[in-house]
Order: sequence, then structure tokens, then C-alpha cells
Amino acid sequence: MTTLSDEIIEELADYLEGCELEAREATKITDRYPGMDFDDAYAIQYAIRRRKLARGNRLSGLKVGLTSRAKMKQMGVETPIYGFLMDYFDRPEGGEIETDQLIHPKVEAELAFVTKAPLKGPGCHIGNVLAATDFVIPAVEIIDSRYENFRFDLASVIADNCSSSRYVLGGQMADPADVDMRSFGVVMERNGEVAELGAGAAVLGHPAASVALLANMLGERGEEIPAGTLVLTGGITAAVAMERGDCLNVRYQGLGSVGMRFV
Ligand code: OOG
Ligand code: MG
Repeated sequence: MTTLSDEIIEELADYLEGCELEAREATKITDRYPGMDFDDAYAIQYAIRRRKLARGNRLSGLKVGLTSRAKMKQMGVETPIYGFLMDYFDRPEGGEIETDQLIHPKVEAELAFVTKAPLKGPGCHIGNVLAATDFVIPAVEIIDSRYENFRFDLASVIADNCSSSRYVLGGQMADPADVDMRSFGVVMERNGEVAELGAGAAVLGHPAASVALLANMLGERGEEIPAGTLVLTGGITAAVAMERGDCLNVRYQGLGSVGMRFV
């Protein structure tokens, strides 16, 4: 049940999306509406999604965030959240990320799943996810909270589409049966130096658990993960801040690497 009126939800969606599109910092929306709840927050996020679809942008996937202890600790928020990805977030492997379109980007190494059958909660588990997975593929998510210094509470970040801004897929896709996703190692190098490293188990014990959680959270709204959906399962390590001129290279055990340059 939302506590905010439809009018205020649309106004906040307009405000946060405007900040995204113009790379402007936003003030935390819970400062103005301290009583808002998670239903309000997702209502704002879905309003932003509808605005983009109405403008002709296409949905390109879904993401789950705050799924690893490293991320939860870094952000001071302990509950996994989900958001959406749009076609214009997509950047090519080995390409450039334009920093003047962003406020203060950070990068996350993630394992992405692409489904071949719908997944619907409640009751969705890792087994259902693996059976419905077409392939997994390495991903880097570029997050860019619209809030000053990435300082937010859960409701504010959910409304801000979980800081989503860009993503890069790359490396090699793989059959889920061929990847030991718990011991799957990632090494993030910024300008040739190791910045963070971790293993897949950091994500809820197993990255597929993140997809199951998403199916179960969507199930509460009567929604499902359709076949053919790209799902980013969440940063394995803490996120790393990038500036103009920085190069990123992430190595994914057995699945190649993903690189990009911030210009
Ligand atoms: C929220 C988004 C978190 C992840 O992978 O954990 C996220 C944030 O930290 O700004 O995308
Ligand atoms: Mg992420």
C-alpha cells in the first residue's frame, strides 16, 4: 500500500529521472517525505520506467542490488533491492563511458544470467533458476546514484532505480552447468592495479539465489521474470569509483574479461 498520492509519486519520478538525464545531484527524497515506504519507492521507480517506455526506450533487463556483504557494508543498507535496465544503458565491451553524462560513477563486477523460460515466485529457488537459465555472461554495472556521495536510505535508492545508469556485457557466455558459480573468481583492475577481488559466493551464497530472490520479489506484485531476460545479480565486491581518464579491466575466472575506458 502506497502512502503518497499518485500526484506526488509522479512528481518525484519526474524529479529523479530529470536528475538522471541531466547528470544532476538530487536531494534525498525521504528528507521531504520521511514517512514514505517501500511500496511508495517502487511506485516511483515504476513511474520512471513507464516514462522511459512512453518515450520509446526499450527495457533491456533487470538488476538486483545490495546482494553481497561487501556492497551492503559499503552502502550501509542491508536489504536486496531490484531495478530495471534500459537499452540506452548498454555500452560495448572495450568501449568508452562518457563521464560528462554521469555524476560520480562507480563500477561493479557481476555475473549476469539470461533466462530461457519464465521464472515466477513465490517459492522460486536456485534449482528453478539454473533450469531456466540459457547462459551466464560476465557483466560490469556502472552505477551512478543521483544522491550526493551515494548517501541514501533504502526507500530513496529504490525510487532512484537502484542507482542504475550503464552496463557492459562481455567476456564469454557459458552454460550454467559449466561454471562453479560459488568459487567463480573476479579480479577488478583500475589503471592496471588490483582494486577489488572476490568470488561468486559473495552474492547471497550463490549468484543464482539473486535471480530466485528477484522472481520471489516480483511474485509479490504478481509479476514474473519473462523468458529471454537479462538479470544482473549484484556486485560481488564493493563498488570502485572511476574518473575521466581511468581504465577498468575485470577478469572473470574462465570467462574472459570486460574492459572500458572512462572519457
Ligand atoms: C545501489 C545499487 C547496488 C549492486 O550491484 O549491489 C547495486 C548502490 O549501491 O548505489 O547495483
Ligand atoms: Mg549492481
